[in-house]
Amino acid sequence: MESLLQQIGAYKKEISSFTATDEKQVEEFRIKYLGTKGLVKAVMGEMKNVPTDRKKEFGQVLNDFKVFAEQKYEELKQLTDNGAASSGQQIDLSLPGDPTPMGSRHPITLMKNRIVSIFQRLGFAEAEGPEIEDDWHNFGALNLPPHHPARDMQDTFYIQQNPDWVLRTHTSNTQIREMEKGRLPIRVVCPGRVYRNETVSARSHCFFHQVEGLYIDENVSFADLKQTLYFFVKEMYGKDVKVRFRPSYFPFTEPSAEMDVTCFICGGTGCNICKKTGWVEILGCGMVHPNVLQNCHIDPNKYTGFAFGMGIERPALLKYDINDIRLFSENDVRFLKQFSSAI
Ligand code: 2NL
Repeated sequence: MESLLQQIGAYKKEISSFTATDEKQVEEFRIKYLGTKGLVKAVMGEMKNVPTDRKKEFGQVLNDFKVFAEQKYEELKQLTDNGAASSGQQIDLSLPGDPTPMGSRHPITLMKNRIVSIFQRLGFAEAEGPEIEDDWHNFGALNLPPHHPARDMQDTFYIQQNPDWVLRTHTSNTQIREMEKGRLPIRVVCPGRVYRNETVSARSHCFFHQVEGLYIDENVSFADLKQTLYFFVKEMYGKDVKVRFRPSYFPFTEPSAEMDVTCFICGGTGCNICKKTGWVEILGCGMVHPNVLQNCHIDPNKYTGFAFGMGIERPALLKYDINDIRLFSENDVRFLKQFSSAI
């Protein structure tokens, strides 16, 4: 009986030092120790030769030995199992990983970048400002008198906790802040999101995007305004488009104008986009009102300037042939992934 105990001790040592580097060796271990003709079974078979008074003692020893071998087997399996080994499947570590899907730029961003980069080539810098703005920077400084219809509670989102704050209704607040800095001359384009209290539909939304521009220096004239915007239009819509200015009115510019281009959909022959007129309005502009300069501590006798503003949604709708403005803010990936991320 003592020799059996010795034998078990020797097997345990053997098992302890057993190593396996692949599944095949693990299987060899299983067959040698745990298989139907394995050593554990053989040792168990010795039970019948154990005298009755020592059966309890040997039962314990043999069972411990079995558990010991089984535990080692589990350990070996774990070490060589890379997740697929147990299902008999080999993982090819040289395969490339699953690709991470590439995002793409939002169509509004693409259009904004196009517009801004044209003006950057003329020496305009890009500036951004806050979307929550005080009454002065959104209205007062822009020569909008206290009871001007643009200030109407109906059209503007006022902040409940502080009625002096509004969600900006245009990006002019950014230009006002640039002028207040007192560094002249100024050449900036200010893109961003603006808010109007309007019913959301396929054609209008309660928030949308604009690019405004401002140029202030000595001797800036309406001729500079026209040439700057001519350049913009040729770069944006092509060399063949024609341009016309119509007199208009904004409280913050004098004189004011709106600029039309020959319809880039039908080429001027008349379609639904240009309502059969052959022209589409693309922006508003004018010479900065002297009151606005004064409000920003700029001497209107020394400095003059021009400003302009345009929406981004409409040109984006036309360029990408989109028929519902709400698609821009729904973040449906099926919509978003259709746009190239070039710029
Ligand atoms: C439009 C017309 C315009 C401006 C914006 C402006 C800003 C300052 C001073 C003077 Cl700080 N003017 N901005 C001027 C004329 C027109 O926007 O149709 N926007 C979508």
